[in-house]
Amino acid sequence: MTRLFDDPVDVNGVKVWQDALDRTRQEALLADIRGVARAAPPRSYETPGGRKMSVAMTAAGDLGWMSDRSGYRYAPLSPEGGRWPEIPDSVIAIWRAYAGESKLPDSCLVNFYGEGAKMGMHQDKDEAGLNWPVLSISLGDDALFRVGQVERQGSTKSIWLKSGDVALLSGDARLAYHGIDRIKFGSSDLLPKFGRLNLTLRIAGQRD
Ligand code: MD6
Ligand code: FE
Repeated sequence: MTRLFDDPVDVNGVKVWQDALDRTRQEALLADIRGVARAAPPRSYETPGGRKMSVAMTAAGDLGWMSDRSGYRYAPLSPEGGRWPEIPDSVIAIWRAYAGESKLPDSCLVNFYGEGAKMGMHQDKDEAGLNWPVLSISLGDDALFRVGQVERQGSTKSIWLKSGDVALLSGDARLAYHGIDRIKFGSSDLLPKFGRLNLTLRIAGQRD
């Protein structure tokens, strides 16, 4: 990691290391995530309420996150019925450098945002333990990331996440509401057809 110890920006308690990963490292991550997507093709899940999400998702690791009419959950098998692919070493290396947690993640969610995709305000609380940190890696187009409080009604702050930024939900901010209001489609040339990838690394299957 080239700029490991630059101070992060604080967004309502969420730490954001801007420009943490150089282009070479971004390209290496992208190549590895393409391998994950070949093994477990991204899909747009339905919410329990029956709406189709605009973000296409896949996963790596022992557990992947999925959603359908019966609810949100982590599952050891993909919708195709097989195990999720392994989390690439290139991705684990980012956790080791930024998560501040020696236990390694058992889940890497991969979110793909095409033109117009967004993600509503939510808490990450489907994991078995809610004190482990959640680390996010942004690749591709810029995204407007909104971070609120642990209560849904709380005040929010926003930051543009750019390709190569790393964000950490930990401590008091672990259960902060957050979402992606919009992306600036075509703002990065990392992905050949534009769009944004967000990887989130979690310890999903262990109580804390
Ligand atoms: C995104 N991120 O950046 C959406 N969750 O596309 C998340 O939902 C998220 O950035 C947990 C921790 C960090 C995150
Ligand atoms: Fe989240």
